[in-house]
Amino acid sequence: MRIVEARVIVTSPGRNFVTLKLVTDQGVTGVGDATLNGRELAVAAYLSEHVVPALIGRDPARIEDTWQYLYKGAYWRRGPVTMSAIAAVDTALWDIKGKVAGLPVYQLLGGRCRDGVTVYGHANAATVEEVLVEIARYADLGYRAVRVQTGIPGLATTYGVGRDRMHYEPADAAVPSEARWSTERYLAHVPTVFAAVRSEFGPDLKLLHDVHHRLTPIEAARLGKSLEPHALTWLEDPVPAELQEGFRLIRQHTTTPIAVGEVFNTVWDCHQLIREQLIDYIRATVVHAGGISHLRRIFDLAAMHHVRSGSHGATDLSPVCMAAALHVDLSIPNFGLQEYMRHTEETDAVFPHAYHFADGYLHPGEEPGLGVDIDEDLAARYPYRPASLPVNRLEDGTMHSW
Ligand code: CS2
Ligand code: MG
Repeated sequence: MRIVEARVIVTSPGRNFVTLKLVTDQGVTGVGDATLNGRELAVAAYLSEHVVPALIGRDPARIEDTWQYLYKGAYWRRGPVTMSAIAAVDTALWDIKGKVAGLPVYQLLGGRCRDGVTVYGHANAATVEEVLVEIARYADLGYRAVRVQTGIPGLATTYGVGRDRMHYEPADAAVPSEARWSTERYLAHVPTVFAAVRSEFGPDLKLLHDVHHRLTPIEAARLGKSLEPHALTWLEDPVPAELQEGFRLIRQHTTTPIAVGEVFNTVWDCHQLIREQLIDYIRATVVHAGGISHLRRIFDLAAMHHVRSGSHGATDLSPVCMAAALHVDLSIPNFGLQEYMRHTEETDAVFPHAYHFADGYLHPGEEPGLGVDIDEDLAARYPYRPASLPVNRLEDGTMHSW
């Protein structure tokens, strides 16, 4: 079997997505997500200009060899653009292998290790009273875990608090919009939110919170300590993620579990965090961490060091990435949680998929391959629209770390 065509499809059914579709000489096709929020066209160009020409004529069965060829052959290793492009190829090749074998990809990865993939939803609201209502909605839908974000009194906007209820999209203007941030106000407010949530919902519901890399290690340590009575499942991205040893200080001070990794692209971004057991959950996911093959390598290292998975699953990762992540989640021994934000109806229509939510779990379905596709005719009706993630400044105008 040979790859005869590789199409890079950019579509914007509510938000931008980049998808790679590989076609073989026997008519079998595979899809891979290549979406990098705010930098979509960089990955599309990387694929079209540098990867697609090298794929034509290759044997699609050689997944690992193709990964090594694209990673080592580029000379310029790593980075989100490169690794998202490699991820798209790798994901599409696993999809093809599953279809050829007549098996869902999770079977090729060793079979299921659990009945379903436990997911967490996003409860966002401006105030504590409103967020309690949102959490109740998720609990009623059967969710076992909820990420809780609220506005901060005195700040006009807060990243991570969506404008819509069930749907969330942080990228807005073509040129980044700017928001103001106050660490003092934030640190004073967040523990009061979780005190209210615990007293309303009791001890069973798993609660998570995302800091979006906004603190220094000692500030993060203080936040972790102040949240200990409320028993969070994880505190996410407490500090900017580049400095792996920065997490040591947090670890020394608090037993609140730490999650990080949505901005990581390779095992080299997190091997120290994992080996030193400085984190509890590694949040890398298929599209930004080199595909199913490389993500599994990261999760295997994590399994040896008591670190569990917690893959990123925001709406700026397409349903193709979500499907692929679910096959990985189902088959690894050290699965923790999977983020799940519902895509819009427009997005779901462009990417028909077999995965489904039931009773707090996602299930990838039993279709051969990944069980997801792209409707190219429908996709063509949604042209690309430039959109960027916002930037933050401190109250005096200083650019914030993230
Ligand atoms: C967030 C995301 O889902 C998360 O945990 O951190 O909203 C993230 O900021 C976006 O996916 C960035 O594109
Ligand atoms: Mg996050």
